[in-house]
Amino acid sequence: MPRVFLGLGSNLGERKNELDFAVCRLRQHPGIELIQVAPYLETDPVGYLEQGKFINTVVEIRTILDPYTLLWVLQTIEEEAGRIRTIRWGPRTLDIDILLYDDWVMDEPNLTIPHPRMKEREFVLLPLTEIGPDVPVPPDNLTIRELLNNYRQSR
Ligand code: A4P
Ligand code: MG
Repeated sequence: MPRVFLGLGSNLGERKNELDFAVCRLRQHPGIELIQVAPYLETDPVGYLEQGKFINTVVEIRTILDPYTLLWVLQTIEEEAGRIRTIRWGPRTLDIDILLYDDWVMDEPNLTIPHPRMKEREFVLLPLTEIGPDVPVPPDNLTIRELLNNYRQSR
């Protein structure tokens, strides 16, 4: 089964509960096997700065769902958590992104894999380093650890 990593974030409401809810829903889904959950991390907002701090984590799953079906399942979980889409990169009760889907590379209008901004985001790379430091990120297949080092050197 494909090995998939998801990025979870919340900066509205009971942030930790929102992430707990998402993890619980993923665990319950018949097409998803939950493998690992990284420690939760409080992070400063990136992109749109006039918003509260986030709690972020990353989870590893195995799934029989194809990427589009998985995206639909994740958006359903976001909606259950009461997410209302307002401004892009703005505050949200729950955001779930597909970071990696095995070694797949795809660039479609509504689905880009690997997630296009994951290499520049400490709030993704740090939790990923906890649960998958040696996972290669296509297309150039640098590992998560290497990407985090590159990110730190670029700052
Ligand atoms: N989409 C395309 N590729 C993907 C993918 N790999 N995974 C499309 C999930 N969705 C993907 O997403 C907009 C559209 O992206 C979806 O309809 C889907 O078809 P959205 O969740 O509605 O909107 P968004 O999250 O505001 O946009 P986006 O582009 O996902 O934002 P980012 O880049 O995820 O940034 N700061 C901290 N500290 N922590 C955070 O978690 N998150 C963001 C959101 C900004 N700043 C943050 C954090
Ligand atoms: Mg998103």
